[in-house]
Amino acid sequence: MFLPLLVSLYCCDDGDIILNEDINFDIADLDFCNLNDENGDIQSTVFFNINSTTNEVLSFELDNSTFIPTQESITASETRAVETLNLSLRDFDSAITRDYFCSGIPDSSIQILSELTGDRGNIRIQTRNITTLSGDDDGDGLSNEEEGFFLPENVTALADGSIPVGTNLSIFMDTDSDGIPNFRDQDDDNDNVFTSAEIDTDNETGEVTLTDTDGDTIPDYLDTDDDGDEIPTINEISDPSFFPNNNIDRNPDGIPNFLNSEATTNNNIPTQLVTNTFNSTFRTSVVGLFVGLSNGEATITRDLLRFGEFDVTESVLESPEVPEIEEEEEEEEMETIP
Ligand SMILES: [Ca+2]
Ligand SMILES: [Ca+2]
Ligand SMILES: [Ca+2]
Ligand SMILES: [Ca+2]
Repeated sequence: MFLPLLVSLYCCDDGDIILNEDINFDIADLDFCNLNDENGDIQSTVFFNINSTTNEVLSFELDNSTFIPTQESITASETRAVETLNLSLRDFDSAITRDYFCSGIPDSSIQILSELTGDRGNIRIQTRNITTLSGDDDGDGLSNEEEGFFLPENVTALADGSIPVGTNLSIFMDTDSDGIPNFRDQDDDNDNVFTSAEIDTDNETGEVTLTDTDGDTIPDYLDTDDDGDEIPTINEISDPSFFPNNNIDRNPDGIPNFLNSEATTNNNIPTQLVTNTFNSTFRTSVVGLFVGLSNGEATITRDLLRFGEFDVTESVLESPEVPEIEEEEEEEEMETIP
């Protein structure tokens, strides 16, 4: 039997027949599965790219491994020798789905028509955070760039506009000093009103206006006293309603107290700060370097073989602590009760 996709071949000095075969995989079709044995113990991670037009599959396996797609690679280039990875290029007689690799037991009715296995080269697997200037990690309507995310000095953006592996994402502007940089903080001034509710976003155009209720040049989303009445917004917000439209403390004209400088009587003590959620997206890219695939008689070689890439978004949830000073105030207040 010979390979059906053979285009041409020629011999080289060491006697191998070198196949000049096309290897066509869509980079967006790379996928992976973590496999456990019947005891639930870690068995392996298999990466695969299925060409559903030709029923060809490129796959390899990491033994004793659980791949975490939201964990950035430690270095820019982690490579593994092909010989340790069960690398194969297979041609099947029928359509292959991800179940073939992920169910643990391959469908025995599916036949392999031809197979080449990796016998040289390296595979590089890289996972990196793909935060971009134009993204909106905290989903508040302001782009990461508008919230103080920038490319650090000496860092050059990659082709897709994202940052290289290892870029420290905690060094950026953090107006309320709660350890969460503004571009990932849903409440940038920790006043318990989400930034998305403190800016005015046009529903049709998406255009954002930075509201400044008290005209002190600090926009409401960064202002801890939005109406300038010297009572912090966090103490004018009804607890447990954190949103302006839910705020029960308001005057008869409907203006919530925290936006009304004439309403100064409320002094709500918050028992919690709004929970913060942001999205962090990671891209895993896999390439083969100087890879050889052989069936014992013939070999395909590629200096660069793109297996593909995929993105996984992790939703990160944080619960900031109520600042200590507020707790002390609460204790003092409790002590005054006879
Ligand atoms: Ca944002
Ligand atoms: Ca913050
Ligand atoms: Ca706020
Ligand atoms: Ca106020």
